[in-house]
Amino acid sequence: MRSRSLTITLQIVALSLALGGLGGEPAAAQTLKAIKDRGSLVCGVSEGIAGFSAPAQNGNWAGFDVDFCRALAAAIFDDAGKVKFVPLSADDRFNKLRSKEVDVLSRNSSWTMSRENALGLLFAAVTYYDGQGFMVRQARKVASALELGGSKVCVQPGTTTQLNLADYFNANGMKFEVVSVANPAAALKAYDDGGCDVLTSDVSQLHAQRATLAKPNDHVILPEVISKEPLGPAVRQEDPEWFNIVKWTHFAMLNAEEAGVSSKTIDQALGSAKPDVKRLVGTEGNYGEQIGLTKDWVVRILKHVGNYAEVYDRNVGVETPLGIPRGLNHLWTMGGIMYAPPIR
Ligand SMILES: N[C@@H](CCC(=O)N[C@@H](CS)C(=O)NCC(=O)O)C(=O)O
Repeated sequence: MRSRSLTITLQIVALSLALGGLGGEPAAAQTLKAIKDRGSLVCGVSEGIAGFSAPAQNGNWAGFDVDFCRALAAAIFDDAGKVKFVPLSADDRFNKLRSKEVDVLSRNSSWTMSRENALGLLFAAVTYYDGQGFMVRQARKVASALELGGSKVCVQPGTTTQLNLADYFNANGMKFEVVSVANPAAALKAYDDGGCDVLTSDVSQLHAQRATLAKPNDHVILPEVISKEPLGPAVRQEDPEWFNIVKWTHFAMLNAEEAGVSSKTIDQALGSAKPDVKRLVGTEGNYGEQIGLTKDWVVRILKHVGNYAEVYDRNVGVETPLGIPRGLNHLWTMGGIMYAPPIR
């Protein structure tokens, strides 16, 4: 009897060592713990794309991708300000995530198979469905990308943009010259100076770049969209708990929009008798606790940042200088393809 209970005890010890490693703390939980210990989230963003991630006049980072990290900080700390933003170039963004210089990359990055599998990363969600397009001067009187043969095209290395560009021009038997630029500002300067006559990028970024030009209406974004660019936040593969937090933060913001709960209606929602609203705001169930946060995690996100529509509308929507209609990024109930699994 005695030796049997000793065997069981040893088995339990062996199992917990295998699961937890010698340090006791499971490797999986370390990103959230590190963020809490340091008192802030470290978020990789772009070097400056208006509406998505760029320093505002007051010096604070602002934009759609920035707000996603602010939502994570709100969920964790009940304070959307506890984020350090690290601007990363297209070329070194994934290395900086891999080497743990940032906790999450929230930077107009396309989800592709090789970025997950060859680089050991995971995309947590698609926060913005995009595609690659072209921008030219109105004065060129070009109506279609198929008329761009012989152009000098500005493009940034380390992007899906560079690869799609070659595929598209080659497939259509058109010659082109690549003008390699280091960042969006350099692209705009080269385009302005005539170093290149075509800008190509995710259509969302073309809108951002056009809004930055002296006379936005002198430039047209051509109708062709030549690729799928599902943009979203990426994390390292080793930490499923953190992956879950990032993924469900996006889903919570979408589910809030779908349920009609926003920063403006959150106080009423706390008194709601509707089951889906109760689960969302934590008056029923312990959904936040299941992902290592608190029951009121969505209340925190909504109060400090807002739901998906609020973030979209204030940063890139039709009322902003970018003026991008929701399109594919509308909820599935509104003609788009944004669809979040339910909280239940
Ligand atoms: N979504 C594409 C393109 C992303 C990208 O980095 N595009 C450039 C072209 S404008 C950019 O945003 N650069 C911003 C920067 O370097 O800070 C990808 O993931 O490769």
